[in-house]
Parts: sequence; structure tokens; C-alpha cells
Amino acid sequence: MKKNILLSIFLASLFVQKSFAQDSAKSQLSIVLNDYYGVKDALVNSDAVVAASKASDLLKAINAVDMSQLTEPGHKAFMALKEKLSFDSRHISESKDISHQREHFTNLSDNMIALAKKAKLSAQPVYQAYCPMKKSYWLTNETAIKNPYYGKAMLTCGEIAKTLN
Ligand SMILES: [Cu+2]
Repeated sequence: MKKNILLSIFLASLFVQKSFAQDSAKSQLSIVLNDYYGVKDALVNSDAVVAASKASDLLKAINAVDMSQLTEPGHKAFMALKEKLSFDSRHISESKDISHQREHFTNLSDNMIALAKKAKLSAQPVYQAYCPMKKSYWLTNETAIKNPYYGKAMLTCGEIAKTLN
């Protein structure tokens, strides 16, 4: 009887550890996505200073990802994209020039889209939006178009191309 109780406690603790591992795997890439959204929102507001600081948060989140905690497809996808994601995040974080930041945001978004196609980044839907003027994509959690490539100048230019998540 006592053995059974100990065994149940042991099994329960394994289960809890496994759920924690899955949660932390999920939250690691959710943090990356949320920081990407931070950069996106700053570009929507045409605020180069906030965009730089959010990109520096994003860079930290990318470097903090423990790949051993990710699912197999997530691990592969993230490993292949990590350098590229870091490169554009770093450039955005080191710039105060919004048009330069937006150039890098195109590549950053393409790589985030590649990641979102292979790994679940959020419990919420993730939409892939398209700006036909800039011929560039971005990711967003809302269906209302707020264009990060032009901001106020063309806030609602674009369309939702796909739902990824
Ligand atoms: Cu640059």
C-alpha cells in the first residue's frame, strides 16, 4: 500500500515535470513572438526609439531560447533560423533610422513566418499579413490591418494572407 502511494507520487511528479517542460518550451517561443510584436507595434507607431529597444528585448529572447526544451520540429526550425533572426534584430536594435529598421523588419518577418510554419508560437491565432506596396509580409495577432512598413502614412494598407497558428 505504502509502495503504491510512493509510486503514485513519483509518477505524478514525472507528469508535473513533463508539463513544465512543455510549458517552458511553449513560452520560450511565445516570448520571441511577443517581442517581435513589440517591434512591429513600434514600427506601426513609426517610433524608431521604441522599435530599437523592443528589438533588443527580442534579441535577448532569441539568445535565451534553450533549444533542448523545444519540440523536435521547433528545435530544427529555430536552429536553422536563429542566426538570421539575431542578425535583423541586432540591426534594428542598433539603429535609430526607421526606414533602415523597416528594411530589416522585412527579413525578420520572413524568418519569423518560416518559424511559425514549423513551430507553434502562440495559443492565439497568428496571422500572416501582406503589404502590396512594400511587397513584404509581417505577423500579427489581430485581423485589423495596421501596417508596420508605412505607419500612419498608410496604416490600413494590406491584407491578411494566411492564418498560421
Ligand atoms: Cu542594418
